[in-house]
Amino acid sequence: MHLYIANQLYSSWSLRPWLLMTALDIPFEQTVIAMGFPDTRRQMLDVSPTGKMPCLHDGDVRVWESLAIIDYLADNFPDKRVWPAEKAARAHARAASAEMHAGFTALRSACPMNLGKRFRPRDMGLDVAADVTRVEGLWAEAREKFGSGGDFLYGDFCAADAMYAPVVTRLDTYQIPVMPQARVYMDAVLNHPAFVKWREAGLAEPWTLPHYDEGWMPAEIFHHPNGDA
Ligand SMILES: N[C@@H](CCC(=O)N[C@@H](CS)C(=O)NCC(=O)O)C(=O)O
Repeated sequence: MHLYIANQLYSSWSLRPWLLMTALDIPFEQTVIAMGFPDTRRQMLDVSPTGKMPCLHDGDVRVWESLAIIDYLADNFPDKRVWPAEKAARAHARAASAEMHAGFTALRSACPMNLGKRFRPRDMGLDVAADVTRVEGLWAEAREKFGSGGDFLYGDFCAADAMYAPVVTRLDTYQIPVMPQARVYMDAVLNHPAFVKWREAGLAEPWTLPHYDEGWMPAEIFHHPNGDA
């Protein structure tokens, strides 16, 4: 299988399937197509019908849209526990992941994923606050009902954790205050070896996209997920 992704520093949608495949030891090759160049659109359209990343190629099969890629992996690797094994947990994880794929637009647009910077805290308004409250409630419910077997939303790392990983990074790098139990979960994701690997690759990239630095003054360069800023 070959996974086409955009910049590892910035592409939250690319992070999701990449993180899942890496965390679950699903083998794949990857190509990064950098955003922001004159021929980016053409390069992306060559490999993905939407001209957006990620896109998974498996022989003649092409799967675009991060959530569809995750379901394709679940179909093809039933022993890998892409989704939780237990039916109620699986339904909850799928609903949470669909909610992520379709929603949280205020948080997503106010805080573009940028793994290379930490931003000074600021009031981001009621819509972002409502998204954060919903995320905290959802995570708490998943952890309480289904998460006792491990550090992640449904115990072991699964697709829902991959879907929410870019929310974790946003809450962290934008220094948005969260409840203590949410912070514990965030640290589990930020310290997962697969995420550490992704972030290191992103930090080594030569490309800078000014749009992702916009919003307000970056506080400082990001050195460690748990570092002070
Ligand atoms: N709904 C899509 C979103 C894909 C998407 O918007 N990808 C962005 C990167 S995060 C992209 O490829 N943008 C193209 C560009 O900026 O040139 C998914 O879930 O995969």
